[in-house]
Amino acid sequence: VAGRAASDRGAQPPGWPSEQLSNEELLTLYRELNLIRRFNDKQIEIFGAGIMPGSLHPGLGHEAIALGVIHGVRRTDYINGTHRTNNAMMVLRGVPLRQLWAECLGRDTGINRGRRGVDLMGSFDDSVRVFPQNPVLGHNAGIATGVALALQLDKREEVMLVLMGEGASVAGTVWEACFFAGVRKLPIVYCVENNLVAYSTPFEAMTPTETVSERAAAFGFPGQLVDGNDPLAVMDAVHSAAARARAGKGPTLLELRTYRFVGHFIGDPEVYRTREDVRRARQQDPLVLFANALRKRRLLDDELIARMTAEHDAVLKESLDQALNDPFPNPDNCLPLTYQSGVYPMGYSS
Ligand SMILES: Cc1ncc(C[n+]2csc(CCOP(=O)(O)OP(=O)(O)O)c2C)c(N)n1
Ligand SMILES: [Mg+2]
Repeated sequence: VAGRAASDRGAQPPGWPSEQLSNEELLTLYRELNLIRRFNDKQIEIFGAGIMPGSLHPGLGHEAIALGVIHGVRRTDYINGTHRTNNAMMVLRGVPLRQLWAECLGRDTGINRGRRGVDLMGSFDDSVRVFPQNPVLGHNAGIATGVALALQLDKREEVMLVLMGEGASVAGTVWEACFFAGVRKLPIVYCVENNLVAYSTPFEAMTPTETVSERAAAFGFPGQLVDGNDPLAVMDAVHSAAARARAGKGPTLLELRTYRFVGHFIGDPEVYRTREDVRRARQQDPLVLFANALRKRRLLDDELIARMTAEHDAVLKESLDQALNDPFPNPDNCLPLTYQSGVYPMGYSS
């Protein structure tokens, strides 16, 4: 599938800056954007049908962020995403879909042996490097800053990229982490997925400034407001910030503006916004905007989109059907697999 191709590109992302991308690369990016949208759609569908346990905080609307981040950093860089983007980023890093579905369904064949499920998707496996999110809002930033410190102390060339919502970004932990990272010039990129609402709290009720990115001035590193509905804009901004971090110049704060198209979680009655708000936001749907840009270049038409979508749906259905036949974990393995000694992520050992 398209996600596979993306993960096999090696250490360096393709042509930089985005104006240098070939037609073929642009089309691959669209293919991937389409795949993760259909993956998000399918998650909502099976959750609604009662097939997927737990809760679901869909990433619908955040796909350009996931795509731009994955292609803005190197394949070897570390990422810590959110409940909105981690699932899609796992797809884009080429984790087999069957393994992802099995995790979503709580099966023993899942990427985390079915223990984390859909909402805490991610992996400490060194071949993936998309860490699961910590459900305590803001704490990803603290943990990721510790990872960046380890990378710096060990003189490693990878960088750390951490994502959080704009709601999470006002937590005290984030400020402490940013001050420390600013002083030490740590190799980290802080990305805020600003979808203008934190559950039911609007952005303007939470912060007295117009942007999140202007806070960076307090930490002594650059901040940038980026169109989070444009995968190429995200990719370019992330690439520059990662290059800066890799060169030892320290962190960057990127504010990626977008909108979520469905409730905070599936089942949210959404009394805090109107249908009209969502309809207006959907005019900036990243999938549609990117398709239109490629149509203008005569790279894409309705027929190709329909064919691609049908292919993705078939692949998603096949892998889901396989995962549905996979076994549930054996309760006897519950404790041994929860506590494992002597094994740490990132190649460290006790
Ligand atoms: C410390 C903490 N407080 C509250 C929650 C419950 N909670 C989970 S997601 C969420 C809203 C997060 O908003 P934002 O950070 O903007 O991310 P978004 O869901 O909008 O992508 C809340 C309040 C939590 N997980 N952790
Ligand atoms: Mg938000």
